[in-house]
Amino acid sequence: MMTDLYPSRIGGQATITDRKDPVLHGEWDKLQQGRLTESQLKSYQQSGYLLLENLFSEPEVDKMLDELKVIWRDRADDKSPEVVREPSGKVIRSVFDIHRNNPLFEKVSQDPRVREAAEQVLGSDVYIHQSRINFKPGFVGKEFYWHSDFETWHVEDGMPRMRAVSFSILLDDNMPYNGSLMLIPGSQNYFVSCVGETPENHFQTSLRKQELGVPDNNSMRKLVEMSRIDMPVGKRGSVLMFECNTMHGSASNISPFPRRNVFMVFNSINNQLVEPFSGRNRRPEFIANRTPSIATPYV
Ligand code: 6CS
Ligand code: FE
Repeated sequence: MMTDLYPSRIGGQATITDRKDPVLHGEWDKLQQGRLTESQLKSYQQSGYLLLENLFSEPEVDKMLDELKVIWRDRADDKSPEVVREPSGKVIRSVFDIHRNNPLFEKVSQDPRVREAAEQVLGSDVYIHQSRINFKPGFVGKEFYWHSDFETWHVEDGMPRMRAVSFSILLDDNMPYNGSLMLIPGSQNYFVSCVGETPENHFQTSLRKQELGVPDNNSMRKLVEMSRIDMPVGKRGSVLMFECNTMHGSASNISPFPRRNVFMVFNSINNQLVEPFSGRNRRPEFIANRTPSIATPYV
């Protein structure tokens, strides 16, 4: 078993330790050759996220939204595990694995505007670790409590190092009132270990409402006191890129306006999943890709 550099959920005591991986991977002269500018790279390194405004055009967003409406309609009563419903049980919360089961989103996952930015900050070839749509419908879209994606991907999927990045493609205007993502800038530099023990098949509850593998109140308070809470609102077509360990969450959407975002998560080809550090069974492939290819073929 590989050495666990980021132990979590193994004892009663929460701890905050320093990150052991760079945020930007690779030498500075190589990093500067990519599509993100030097100031964008510096901002990402500093804050652990970067808002790329108007990356996708209105017609491109319209096409993705049309696809979302078909998925929403066709999967209304779908019992497949990749269709995750809100805690109430009815409303669709997320649909996973869209880069593999949908030709349009397979193309989006190969789009150089996101893939090349991922290669640049991860300093290597990349593959899709996870893709999903979070629908967060008006009035009934529930919160995603504070968490570090990496803490979950390390403990439950066996992701060895902090060398992954998420791109949230905004298909609706993300505003203060419809459950936009909140992040703690600088939190990517600290690993917050969580208390409690991972239950078997945790994903069957955590994807609906995450209560384990989340930071304790004291750790959250410390992170916010060291920094602040940002809410990078943006127009549809913008893309929020955030580092795998940046602490983030979003509130319930009690507005009439949906907050539909498509997430593409890229992992470095040099950071492929090993056995979960929790010692539990692997999570299913629709959540954590274990068959990486540089270009995941649409099947
Ligand atoms: O467990 C996961 O992989 C998912 N959970 C959250 C709250 N964010 C990342 C990912 O979608
Ligand atoms: Fe997350």
